[in-house]
Amino acid sequence: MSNNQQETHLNRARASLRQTLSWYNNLRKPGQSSHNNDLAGLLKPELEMLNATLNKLDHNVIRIAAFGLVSRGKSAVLNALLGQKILQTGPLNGVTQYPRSVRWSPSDKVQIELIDTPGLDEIAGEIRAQMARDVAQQADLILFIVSGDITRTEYQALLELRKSQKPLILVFNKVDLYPDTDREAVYRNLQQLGAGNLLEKPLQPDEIVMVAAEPAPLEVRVEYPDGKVDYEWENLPPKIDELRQIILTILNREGRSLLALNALVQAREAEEIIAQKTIDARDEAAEELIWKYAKYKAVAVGLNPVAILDVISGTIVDLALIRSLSKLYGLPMTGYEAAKILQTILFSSGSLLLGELATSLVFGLGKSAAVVTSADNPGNIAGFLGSAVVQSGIAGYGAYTVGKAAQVYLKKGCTWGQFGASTVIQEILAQVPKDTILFRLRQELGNTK
Ligand SMILES: Nc1nc2c(ncn2[C@@H]2O[C@H](COP(=O)(O)OP(=O)(O)O)[C@@H](O)[C@H]2O)c(=O)[nH]1
Ligand SMILES: [Mg+2]
Repeated sequence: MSNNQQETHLNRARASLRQTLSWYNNLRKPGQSSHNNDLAGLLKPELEMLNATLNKLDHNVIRIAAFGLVSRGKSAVLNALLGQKILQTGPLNGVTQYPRSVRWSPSDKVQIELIDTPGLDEIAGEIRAQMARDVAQQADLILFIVSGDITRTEYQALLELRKSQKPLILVFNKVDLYPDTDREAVYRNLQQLGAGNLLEKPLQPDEIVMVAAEPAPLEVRVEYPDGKVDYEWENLPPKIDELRQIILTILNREGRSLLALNALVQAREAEEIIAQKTIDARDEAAEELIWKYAKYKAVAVGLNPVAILDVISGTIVDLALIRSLSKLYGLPMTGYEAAKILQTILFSSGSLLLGELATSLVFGLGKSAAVVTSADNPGNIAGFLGSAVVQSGIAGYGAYTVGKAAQVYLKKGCTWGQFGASTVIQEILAQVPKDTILFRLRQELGNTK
């Protein structure tokens, strides 16, 4: 991907986040109605998170997190990348207690933050899972460190991390402990992991790398001139160049686009949570609103004597209901989107609303006929009223269904505006070239609706 393209992706992501933030920050503006104050408080964590994400975009820092079971050499691999022993390593469990991060500047083009984590088997159950999710969510690239054939726990953790939809490199560490033939066999096994549950195809060469981050010292025999023989331990340099090269290649090729996409995926999640919280907080008011419109619609449709006009006025009421709901929730929504939502709802709740439409026409025609003939025959007024009552009941129920469905679609739809996170994600994914990690992730990332 060209530099230009990557910059464009970053800019699109920034614009999207800024728009979202300015929209929701309006909730707190003094001029706004006071009933929004409670919402502003409720949405604070998500807004802070959106701010932090935007900040990260502005500083162009790419985060790489190391995951793995205890003592696989997570800290050692990060040290080897850094070329310095900054993170503590050791044979005992629990050397790394909390996620820690270190700056790595391998070139002046990219800023990288390396995140070291405790072993996935070191801390208990739910806390561990939460920690892993939090760190994985923030990371732009994941290094999963193993040191040989993988265990069931490792496989489970790997599957779990894949769900975070981030590029992942499987790092086979401690290869110095394996004779060449064994090492190749393990490598092939690891490669085939991809052929099972994980992905459809074997892992690609840039998705799995052999390293020796802190090779075991070698015992060397030293013969002194006087004939004395001694044994000494000699430290070997780490074997890490290939991993470093792969990381740098990925980051140069698509680092900024990865950053943009991750920010957008986080924004999309935050926006969905915001929408859900808003809908929950406005539950009672919404219920009232929906009933009010159901009554309007019943009256408008029931009393309208012209068959086609009542269908139209029914639709107008439905649209007004959708717009009032979006206003109540303070969710981004234009007239065009309201019409699209209504269309989607009409399709998805098909049979009921088709029923409404059909009965509208039948009873509407009945009503019209009754009106036309009632001049001669006053008895037809009863016919008109009979049709009107049935029809308005159905219409009211239809409005109720539309209102309920609109809540669901408002929640999903708030990220689909012109600069909405989902829209920009689709745009970026539509442009990624074939030889990128992003292209491989496209299926998962784009799968949003
Ligand atoms: N033989 C060998 N030992 C290693 C290698 N990398 C790390 N170790 C050792 O494995 C142990 C655990 O390393 P550490 O980085 O603390 O693992 P972590 O718990 O995953 O962070 C330490 O004693 C390291 O010296 C390697 O490439 N080869
Ligand atoms: Mg460690």
